Amino acid sequence: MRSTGRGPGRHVRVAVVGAGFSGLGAAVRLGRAGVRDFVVLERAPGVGGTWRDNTYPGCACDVPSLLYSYSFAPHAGRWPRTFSGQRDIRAYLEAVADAEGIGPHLRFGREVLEMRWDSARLHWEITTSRERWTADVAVCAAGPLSEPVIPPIAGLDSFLGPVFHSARWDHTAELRGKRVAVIGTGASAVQLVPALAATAAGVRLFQRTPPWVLPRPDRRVPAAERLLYERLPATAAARRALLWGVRELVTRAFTRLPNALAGYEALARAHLRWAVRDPGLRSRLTPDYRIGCKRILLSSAYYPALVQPHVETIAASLAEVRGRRLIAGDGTRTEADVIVFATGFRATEPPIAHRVTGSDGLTLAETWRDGGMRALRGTSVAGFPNLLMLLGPNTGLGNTSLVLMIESQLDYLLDYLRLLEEYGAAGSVALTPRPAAVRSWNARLDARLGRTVWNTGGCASWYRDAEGRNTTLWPGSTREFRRAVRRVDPGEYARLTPAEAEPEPETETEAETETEAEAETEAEADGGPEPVAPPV
Ligand code: N01
Repeated sequence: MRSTGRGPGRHVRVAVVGAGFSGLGAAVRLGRAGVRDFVVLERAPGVGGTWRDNTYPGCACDVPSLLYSYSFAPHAGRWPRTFSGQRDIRAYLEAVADAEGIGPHLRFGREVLEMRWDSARLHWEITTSRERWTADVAVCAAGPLSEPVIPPIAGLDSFLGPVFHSARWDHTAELRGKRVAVIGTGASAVQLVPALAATAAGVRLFQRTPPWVLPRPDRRVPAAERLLYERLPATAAARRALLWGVRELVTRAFTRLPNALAGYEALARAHLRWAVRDPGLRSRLTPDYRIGCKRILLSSAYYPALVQPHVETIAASLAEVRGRRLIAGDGTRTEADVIVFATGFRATEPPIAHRVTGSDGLTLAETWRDGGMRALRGTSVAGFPNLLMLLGPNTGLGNTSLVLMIESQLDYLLDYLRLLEEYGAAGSVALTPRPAAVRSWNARLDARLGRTVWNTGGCASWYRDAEGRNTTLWPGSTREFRRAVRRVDPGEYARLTPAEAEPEPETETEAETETEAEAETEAEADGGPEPVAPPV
């Protein structure tokens, strides 16, 4: 690490912000590629990101572990269940960090307060809660679902008991024998409600919109099967490929043919009918929008929990709190000793966007104020040179493993570093996405998103921002994304040198910036691209 010569602070080639699944993955891939001069800045005291923060009872992953793990750090013989719990996933990430020798690069307890691009020196100035860094390249791996939201509720301050968010579980709060109110019925709620119902004296569930719920085919992985995966890794790889392939096939229904999801709807209705006999409750739990519009939830324990006599489902949002009394939007009144908000995250307005200032003096949040979050290939943003975002805009998925998207972006990161090196010595050149390339990419995304179930399914969800634009999900298969970010297209970037604060003028017209990936996308629409090996 070379000194910046400007007071306390150190310079690195790459600074990664965040040590969750994506930041840790970046560290592993950087290390394996021989990049030694990098640091991972993490505000928490350990690795794990969302799998460290979310410790609510019942917290688990709704994607099978064989697929929800790095292809480059297989763990097949060690997952105790097909769908792992939070502790096992966190332990996996810690084990990967240890095995890969990431420790010396990790800096815990460093919250990134500000990141500012220095056009003269071509580097990022990063101020953390402890010290300052400069970096040629910044990798934002802060996570799309890391900032919990508690909605404003009239009188909430007057509540006479513990109040907390599902992602910041208060383990000191006594729940046994208490009446617990849960607000929200998303992926977190369906996991924590059954666990709460097993201990609390009563659960009052405030449901604004009923979710579609399918059974979760979870099971303990027998020792013999684990041994097989351990001894014959090809069997685990084959199973992972199968899990991946089935989800890839279904993707087309989400993105192009929402009516083809009717079979899932029938299955979910049958699940509800089978589990809930009371017609009144069943009707309250029946969604009135297309399945898949919001995340499809997997739980075999949710409906059985709701039919218990001490669990009350109130089909309305929480409108007001008066002492221990809770008043729902439909006027229903109930009492509680504890309130748990399972109300989701700030996905379309990430707080880190207010802390990152680019070459024109605007923050990411200001840049995205009109038109919402936009990036090039979900990864880089015009006006923010040498900034790569992992799980950036439109890289989320509705039905398969996000780890696949992360790994694809890591290929892009390494290719980006290769290209930078090809262009000049460290600190002598930077790359910034051409605005036309960003516009072109997003125009194509918007067109494709327009026909997805997320936009047409008749629901409101965190996938779309306040203007209704879907800025979070990728409207294609993971294979297609992988192809789109396998290599950096130099034509999509302008080169910056310290002498020129401004990028070279754009040479091509917007029409000419139709990219390789877009051409591939069209090829797929016209009959499909050439086969690509599954990410196993
Ligand atoms: O949050 P959500 P989550 N009054 O935003 C309700 C991932 N995840 O934490 O549907 C009353 O989905 C809101 O109601 P409505 C996964 O990607 C993954 O559950 O908007 N209610 C909704 O029911 C997931 O999608 C796993 O009408 C209010 C709920 O709160 C994402 O995290 C596990 C309200 C919020 O649901 C977020 O899931 C868990 C208000 N003012 C989470 N505001 C895996 O297994 C909001 N709601 C991988």
